[in-house]
Amino acid sequence: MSARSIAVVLLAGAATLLGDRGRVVAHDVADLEFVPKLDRFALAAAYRRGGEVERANLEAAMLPIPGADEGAVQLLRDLDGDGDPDEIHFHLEVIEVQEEVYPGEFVTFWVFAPTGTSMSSPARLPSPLLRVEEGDVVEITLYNTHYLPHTIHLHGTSQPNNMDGVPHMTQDPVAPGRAFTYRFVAGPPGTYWYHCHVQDHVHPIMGLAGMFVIEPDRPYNHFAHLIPGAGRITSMSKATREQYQNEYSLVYMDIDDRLNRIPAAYTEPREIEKRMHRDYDSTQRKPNIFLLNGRSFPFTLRDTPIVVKPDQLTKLRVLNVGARAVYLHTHGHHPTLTDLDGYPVPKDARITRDTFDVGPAQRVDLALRTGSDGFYAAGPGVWLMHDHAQPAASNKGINPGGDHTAIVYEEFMGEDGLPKQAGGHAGHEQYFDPNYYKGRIPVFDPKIFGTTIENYEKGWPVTPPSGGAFDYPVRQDAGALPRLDLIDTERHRPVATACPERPRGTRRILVKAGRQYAREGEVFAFEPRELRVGRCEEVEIVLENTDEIRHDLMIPGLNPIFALNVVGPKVASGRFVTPDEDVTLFLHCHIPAHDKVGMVGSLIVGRGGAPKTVPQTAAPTEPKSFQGVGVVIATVPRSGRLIVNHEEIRGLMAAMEMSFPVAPASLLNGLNAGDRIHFTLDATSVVTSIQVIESAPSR
Ligand SMILES: [Cu+2]
Repeated sequence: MSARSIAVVLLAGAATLLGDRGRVVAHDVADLEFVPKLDRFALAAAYRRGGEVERANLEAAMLPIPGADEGAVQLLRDLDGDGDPDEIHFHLEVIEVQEEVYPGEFVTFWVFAPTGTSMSSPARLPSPLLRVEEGDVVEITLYNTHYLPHTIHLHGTSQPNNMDGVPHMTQDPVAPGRAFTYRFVAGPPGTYWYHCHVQDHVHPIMGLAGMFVIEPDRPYNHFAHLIPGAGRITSMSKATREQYQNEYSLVYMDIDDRLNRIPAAYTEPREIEKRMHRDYDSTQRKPNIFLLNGRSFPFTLRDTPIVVKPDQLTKLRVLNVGARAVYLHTHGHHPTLTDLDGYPVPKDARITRDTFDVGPAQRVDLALRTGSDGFYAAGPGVWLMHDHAQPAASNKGINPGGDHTAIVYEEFMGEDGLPKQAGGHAGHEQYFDPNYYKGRIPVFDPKIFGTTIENYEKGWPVTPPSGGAFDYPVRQDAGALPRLDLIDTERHRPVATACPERPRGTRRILVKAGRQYAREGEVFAFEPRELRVGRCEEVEIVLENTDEIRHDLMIPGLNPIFALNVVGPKVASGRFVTPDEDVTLFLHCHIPAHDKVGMVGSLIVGRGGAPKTVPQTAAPTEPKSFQGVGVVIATVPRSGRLIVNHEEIRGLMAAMEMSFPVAPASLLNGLNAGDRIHFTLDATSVVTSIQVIESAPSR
C-alpha cells in the first residue's frame, strides 16, 4: 500500500481519547480497531496547556522534514488517551549519497532516508535518528530504492522474530523495487539502533545504520520522531527533560574508503556487487576515515559541538556503528555512565571516568556534568572530546582529523558556529583548506627550518642514504573520483525551452517504470526508452510505476523542468509542452543511482538532434558565477547546505527546489525558512554569498 494513500497528518490525526480511558490498557495491537479516532481539539488543548517547551516540541513533532515527503513520518492515533500519538509509521528508502566528510574528501555512502519528494531527498549520513515512545505501535516500511537487496534489523529492541530483519533466517532480503513493513511494539525505553542485515560485514558500515531511541512513556510527550542525521536533540522528551538540560546523539563510524570508492568509481551494478562482496576482503580492511555523525574534523567541530552552560547535565547517547572500538575521552570532564546498550546501569555501578570504551554495536549513555566543581568538571572553556585510539585523530593519517569534537561552553561559541579559541578562529582556518588534507601543506611553520613552502621540498638530497629505504605505511590518495553533485548540476541545466506559443498538438504517452523492464545488467528501467513527440506539442506522460517504491521521471533539459514522482504500484500523469525545435533531451529517474542502473531514456522532439544551447561549462565564455533568487525552505548548518525554492538561475538551471552547498557555512547564520534571498553561486554551484531581500513574515 502506498504511503501517500493513507495520508494522515498529525494535525488531523493526533487526537486523544476523551472518555473510555479504561478500555485500552497499554498499547495493545489487538485493541487497535476499538480505539475511536478523535478530533483535533485535544491537540489544541495540548498546545494551550503546555508551556513554551511543550509548544516548541509539538511544533518540532509536526515540522515537515526538508526534502521529505509529508507522509514520510506518520503520527497516527493516540491509543491510550494521554495526548500524544502512539501509532508511528516511518517510511524509509535507500539512497546512495556522496558526502564531503572533511574538506575536499567526497565519500560515497548508502543511507536509509525518509521518502523523498520529486527532485529532492533528505538523505544524509548517518541514517536518521528515529524516536518513539515506549508502548508505541511502530511500523517501519523499507522501500528498497537501491540496486542491491537490503533489510532492516532493529538492534536491541524487543520485536517478534519474523520482524528481526535477518535475511534467509527471518525473512527474504527485500529486493530492489520491493517494500517490506516491520511492525512491533516499542520497548523497553533506551538507546538502540537499526541497520541493514544483508551482507552485514559491509552494508552497515556503508551507512545503512542509524540510532533508534525509545523514550519513556509520559502524557503529552511530543518530540521530533525523525531527525535527519544525528547531533543535538532540541525537542527533548519529557522524561529526559526531567533530568537533563541538553541531549545529543553521537554516532561513531570508521570506514575504509577503499570500499566506499567502489560504488563511486563503477557504474555496472554487477561489477559493483562483485567488487564489494567478492573482491574486497573486509578482513583486510584498514579504516582510514573516522566519523562522528557522518563527519570528520574540522566539520565535526562545526556540526556537532557539545554546547553547554555551567552547572548543567547533558545526556550523551553514544553509538558505535564502526568495526573497531571507540575510546571516548572528555577533556576537563568526567561523565557518569547511566545506561549500557539501552538498559540502565544499577545505581551502585554508575562509574564516572574520563575515557569510555564503546565496542562495535554498543551504546553508552553518559551524563555529562558541567561547571567548575573540580571533580566532574574543570571549568568553562573549549574542551576537546575525542576518540583516544590514535589513528582516529587523523583524516587518512593527517592530524588533526577524525571524530574529534569539543565540549564548548556557550560563551565560547563564535558567531560563525565554530568554537572560539585562544588564538582566535584563524587557528582552525587552515584545516578547512582541502590542500591541508591532501598533504600539500607542511605540518609546522616552515620558518622553523629557515625555509618557505616553495623551497620546502628542495632541501634534501634525492637519493636516500644507504639503508634509508625502508617500508612504512604511506597515505593513499583517492585520486579524482566522479563528484556526483557536480555531475548532477551539469545534468540539470536547461537546454531547450518549452514552446512559448499555444501548443499545436496534443499527445498522450504511456511510460512504464520498474524492475520488470530492466534488461541484462540493469536493475530498473523505463519502457519505452525513446519517447517521440512533435515540436510545440502538449504531452501528457502517463507513468505506470509497477514497483513498490518511488520513481521520479525527470526531463531535466526542458525549461521549465518536467518531473513526475510516483510511489508505486500506481499510475500518475503530468503534462508539459515540447520545445519548438528539433532536439533530443535526456530523461532519467531522478532517484540517486537509478539512472546508473538503467533508468535513462530520451525525448526526441521532431527529428531530434543535439541541443543548440551548449551547456555553459563547455562554453569558452564561462561565467565565474551565477545569480539566484528564491525562498529559503531550510538551512542545514550541519552539512553546510541551503535548501531553497529558486526561480530560474540563468545559464545554470530551471526553477526548482535545490539543495546547494554553502561556503563558508557561516553564511547560513541568521537565515530563516521563508526568507526571500538573493544568492551567488560559483562555477561549481557552491553558494558563496547570500543577501536577504525580504525576511520571512514572523509567526
Ligand atoms: Cu527510479
